[in-house]
Amino acid sequence: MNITDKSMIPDKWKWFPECRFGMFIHWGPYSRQGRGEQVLFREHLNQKEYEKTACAWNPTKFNAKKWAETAKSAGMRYAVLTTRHHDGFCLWDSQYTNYSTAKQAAGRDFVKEYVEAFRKAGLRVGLYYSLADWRIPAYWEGPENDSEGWSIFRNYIHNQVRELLSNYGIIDEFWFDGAWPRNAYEWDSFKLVDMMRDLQPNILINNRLGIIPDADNAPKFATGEGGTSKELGDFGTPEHHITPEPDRLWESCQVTTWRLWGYAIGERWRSADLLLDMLAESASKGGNLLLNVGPNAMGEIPEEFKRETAKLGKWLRIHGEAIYDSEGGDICEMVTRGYQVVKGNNLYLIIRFWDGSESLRLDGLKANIRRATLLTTGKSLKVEYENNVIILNGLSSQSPCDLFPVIKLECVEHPTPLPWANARLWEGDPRRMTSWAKARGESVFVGKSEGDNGA
Ligand code: JFZ
Repeated sequence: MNITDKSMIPDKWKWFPECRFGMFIHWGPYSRQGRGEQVLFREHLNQKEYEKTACAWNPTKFNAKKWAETAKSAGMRYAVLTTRHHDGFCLWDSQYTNYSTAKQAAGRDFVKEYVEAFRKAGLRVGLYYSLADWRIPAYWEGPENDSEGWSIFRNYIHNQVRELLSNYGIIDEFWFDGAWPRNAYEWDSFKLVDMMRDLQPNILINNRLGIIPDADNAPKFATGEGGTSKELGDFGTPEHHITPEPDRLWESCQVTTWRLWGYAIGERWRSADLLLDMLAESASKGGNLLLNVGPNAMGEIPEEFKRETAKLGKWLRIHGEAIYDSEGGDICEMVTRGYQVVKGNNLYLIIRFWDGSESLRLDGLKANIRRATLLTTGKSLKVEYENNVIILNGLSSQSPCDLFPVIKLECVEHPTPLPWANARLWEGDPRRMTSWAKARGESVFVGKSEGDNGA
């Protein structure tokens, strides 16, 4: 499956590229310490002490409706909430443990409140679930050292996934994590995926169910529908980076801070232009961006997150057609300007660097342009052709918006690169550039005649 060819994406999953931008929410009792989601392990805390703070955790200011409003204000169209992270504490009313928000101080089912509020706001909902549970000795021992304990633990995992997919309506995306150091056989991931597809036939399952040691012999279904990846899962999850997966859907998960996913007191926040750069890069490469927030211990989304992502929402309200339902778009060289995104026969130029020039030349793009528009203002641009070079005229000296202006090129047919422009610098056949250099001559001196070797 070519991820930028929408006809190759099953109808049940077309919502994924249509949405393009989601909210990742890392929230749990670790927000009380305020040093990220892994503080229990990273600081080797006393498990009993941590358990006490988790059970006493009562985020009275949690309001899922407000969270959904923040997501919509940012232009996000889906969300993924951590139902249980590696610390083992559950945010839903699980029948398999009392270590949950429902059975402890909070007395609430936060997953229920989240799915209901986000669906009501018109957002698709995803659930994150950690296979790892740092409290459980069998997780650390593994099946080879504690087969009975491992079997009990694995049944607990499968039972919890079943109840999450049985009791909360349609779940659009399931985001496994924490497979390390066990593999897909040890987690019995094939059986898990089978059960999940029975319960939720349209669900998208990510690629973190453990590696398949003998992937070449794994049953076809093990590589997810449409993909030929050597691992289970319907979509890839590049984390802290934006790397396309060649043959299946993918979603770059990124933080809005330094690198922790859970709430961190005193943290510094990435600015809107950096966040938009990640969104534009993901879309230009044909993938989604799942942008993270770690709500605080009382259940509030930090003001810094709301402030910066609201700027993206404002940008998307004008330029969203360049992102939502797009198909990738690295057609030809654009790094000196920004990003290219394709949708049908339209090519969107997302301009990261506005240099004040009246015109912009596109060398390398092969397209018959019906209309060129500065999407930011709606102003029409004049299109000229000089041999194979496309010149867009009528740009203002001042950037027309605080973030990235966008130029929309409506092409007669699907835009493609000129042969020499298919590859990028440091890629492809270097000899493709010889005639371009030869047009200047051979001399190493300025002004020397044709063919002079500089002697
Ligand atoms: C995992 C979690 O450990 C982390 O807390 C957060 O939830 C993140 C989204 O997912 O982080 C990982 C997972 C896998 C790797 C690195 C960090 N890996 O494979 O290198």
